[in-house]
This record gives sequence, structure tokens and C-alpha cells, in this order.
Amino acid sequence: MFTSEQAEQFEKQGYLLIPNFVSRDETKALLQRSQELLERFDVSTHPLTRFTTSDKAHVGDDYFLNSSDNISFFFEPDAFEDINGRQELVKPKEKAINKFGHGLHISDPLFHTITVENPRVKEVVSMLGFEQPKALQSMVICKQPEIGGAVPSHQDSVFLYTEPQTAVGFWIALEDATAENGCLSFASGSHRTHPITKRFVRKFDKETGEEIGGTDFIFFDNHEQLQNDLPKDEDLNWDTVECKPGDLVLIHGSVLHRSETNTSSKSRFAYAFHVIDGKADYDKLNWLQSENIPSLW
Ligand SMILES: O=C(O)CCC(=O)C(=O)O
Ligand SMILES: [Fe+2]
Repeated sequence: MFTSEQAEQFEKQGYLLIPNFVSRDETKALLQRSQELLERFDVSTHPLTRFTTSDKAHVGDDYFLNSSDNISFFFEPDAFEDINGRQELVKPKEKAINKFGHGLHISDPLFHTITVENPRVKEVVSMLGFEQPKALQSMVICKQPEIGGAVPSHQDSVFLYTEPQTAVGFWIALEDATAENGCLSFASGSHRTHPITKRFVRKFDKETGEEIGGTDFIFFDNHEQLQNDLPKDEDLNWDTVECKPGDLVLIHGSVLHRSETNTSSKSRFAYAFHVIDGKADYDKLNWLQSENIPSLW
């Protein structure tokens, strides 16, 4: 049961830990499927391993921009080393991927069920007041041993922008997430004090209105002023949220959150998906465009 006290705590903190949201068996099955997907993925056809020219970043952009309804794999930069002027993969592929998505909930039956057909998820979105909840994106974040990169402080609505803002993240630990292996931490209450002042967008030609490939940030008029006026990350209080497999962390679209590098020997797999309300406007500037955004009811 998702109680009104939990909804209140979420509104207050901008995040909420719900222990045992997914059963032990389901969590195990999701972790096992994640490992199967990593094993099955063909590294030889991946753009970042095929292209070593200066175009690499753009190839990555296209691969990223086309990932909304399939299972695309994104490497950890530290899985590559420069060997005789070539970037070579120096980790086994299963240990080299930072995350994969963003359409697990569309293409994989197990992830589909846990996301789109999950009565507990429906209960949470209903309690949070969603009218037309839609599962916009999903990913497994691997946070690999030794090289799992940090996720710098950010607000999800910058990347999943609706008007009014409605994005909420569902982050489910598939393994223990601890301070050692880079669990999430939150600036509690920052969703109330730190408005969204920028957006991550697709690039368009100003004259023709045509999409020109790649992504960028655009900044709102209040961006600079608020950057100066609001407390900086280092002056905020960060709550470290350790999790057991199957625990859920709900993430408000405007709350500042981050995770540290994993320097430990243990991976930290998590499944995260984001829900928006279909009643809000989701425009074509958003990096993620999809014909196929599943409704939760
Ligand atoms: O798993 C992480 O380290 C970051 C996840 C995150 O920022 C999100 O799911 O919104
Ligand atoms: Fe996030």
C-alpha cells in the first residue's frame, strides 16, 4: 500500500525510499535478464567500436537519439584505452557498459510487465495525482565495479521536460546499492528551492526549422540569476540512500540527485524508468521522441 503519508513525504523531500517494492524473485529475474542482454549484445556492430574517427561523437549522438524504443548499449569511457592511436575496449563487454535502454519497457517482455502492467506502479502514480501516466523511458544502469562512472548532480526534468512539469523517476535497485558502490544521494527539498532553468534538447536549424542532428542545452532567462543566487551543490545537505535489491526510490523531476563513482569490486545494477503525465505538453525539442509511449492505464 502506498499511503498518503508516503505521498506527503515524497512531496516534502523530493524523493522517497520504498523498501521491498519488487519481490525477491522478480528482482532476481530482472537482474538475470539484464545479464543475458549484456551477454547477447553484439559488440562488433556497435558504432563506438566500429568508428574511431573524429566523427565518433556524432555517431554516438545518432545511436543515442534513436534509442527510445529499443535496447541500446552505452559504454563506460574508462572501458577504453588508447592503444597505438586506437581506442580499444580493455574490459569484457559485460563489464564495459554504463547503461542500456531506453526502451526496455517496450521491447523486453519482463521489463514491460514490471513497468507498464505493475499494479504497485499504478497505485503510486494514482496516489501522486497522475491523470494519464505514460512510461517514457527505461534503462538498466550498471555502475560497473572499478570503472562505474559518477552521475553528476542533476534534475531529471531538464532531460524529460513537460509543461507543466510532471516527470517522476522510478529507480529500482537490482543489487545492493551502498555508499561504497555509488548509491544515489539527494539534496532533500531541492525540488522546491531549485527550479528547472535549462533543457537538454535536439538541435534545430533556426532558419529552416529542420532538425540538424545532435543535442544541446538551452537556458531559460532566469538561469544565470538563479545560478548566482541559489546555494551551490557543495552547500546543500545530501542524503545518501542505500538500498537492498527490490527497493524503490521515487525521484521528483526537479530534485537534485547524483551518484558517486564505483571504485569498489561490486557492481550496482539498478532498473530506472520515468513516467510523465500525458495531459502535459511534451514538445519536439525533447531529445527523446517516440511514436510508442506506453500508457499505464
Ligand atoms: O543510477 C544512477 O546513478 C543515477 C540514476 C538517475 O539519475 C535517474 O534514474 O534519474
Ligand atoms: Fe536522474
